[in-house]
Amino acid sequence: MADFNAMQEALVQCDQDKLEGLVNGAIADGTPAIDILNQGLIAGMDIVGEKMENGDMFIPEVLMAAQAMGGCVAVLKPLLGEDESAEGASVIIGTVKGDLHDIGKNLVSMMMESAGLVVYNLGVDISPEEFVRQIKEKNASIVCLSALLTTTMPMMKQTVDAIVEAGLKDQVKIMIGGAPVTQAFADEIGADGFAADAGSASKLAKAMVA
Ligand code: B1M
Repeated sequence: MADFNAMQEALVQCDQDKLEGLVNGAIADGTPAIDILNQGLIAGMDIVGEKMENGDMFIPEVLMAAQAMGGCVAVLKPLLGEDESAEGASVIIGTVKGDLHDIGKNLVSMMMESAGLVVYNLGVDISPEEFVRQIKEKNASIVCLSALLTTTMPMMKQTVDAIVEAGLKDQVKIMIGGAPVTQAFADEIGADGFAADAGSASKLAKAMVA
């Protein structure tokens, strides 16, 4: 039986060895990878976020927690399921300019790869001009923008505007996501879709290229 509380605690304590031990133990016990991700790691990261907000955890510790989570996500990656139904279509994904959060965006990238999409993960702090350049270069069918800060959400609008101005709106579907982002915001800025989590992002992308 997986101990999700212990995983959350190890993440909050930034204890990567303990966390990896718990994750590997849960895998060996047959716990589904998606449950480990959602109930152990993402739930633990939510506690880290609360502690960060209350001043009980500081940036260096949050970075260590993020690193510990990243190590475990790599362990879970091959177990999150392969489904090649969307094989071939290409997707550009990146975190918008000014924003350095990448864990959620990397999960979305991973789930889309598992669905058979060809994903170009540009990284973080990506300018509207770079998104436009990459859409042209990779002949992308979908572009995914991630933002975790309310202060960088306007950069999503600037990126959508740059894609429209470059005349690429007919070629590429624009999807957005990240903790503060909503469907209403997607509608407001002219994005084609919003996804609240990595699983629904992958489903929506598959539907868009179907
Ligand atoms: Co930052 N941070 N952070 N942080 N951080 C938040 C976002 C915050 C909510 C914490 C808090 O105060 N409670 C807060 C934002 C408040 C706000 O804007 N209203 C905040 C702040 C304030 C900051 C700084 C400004 C702090 C400072 O310097 N004073 C600073 C900003 C730096 C910058 O970006 N310019 C900062 C820095 C950092 C670290 C670098 C230390 C680190 C990031 C490390 C990294 O990513 N490599 C960090 C972290 C780890 C967090 C929290 C704790 C965790 C984020 C995370 O990884 N969650 C976060 C609090 C929280 O979210 N609870 C917080 C787990 C991840 C799996 O979830 O990213 O939501 P998430 O992704 C989900 C969905 O959102 C969705 O799918 C994912 C998987 O299901 N999704 C998409 C994401 N992108 C998508 C794209 C799509 C579709 C779905 O495209 C279609």
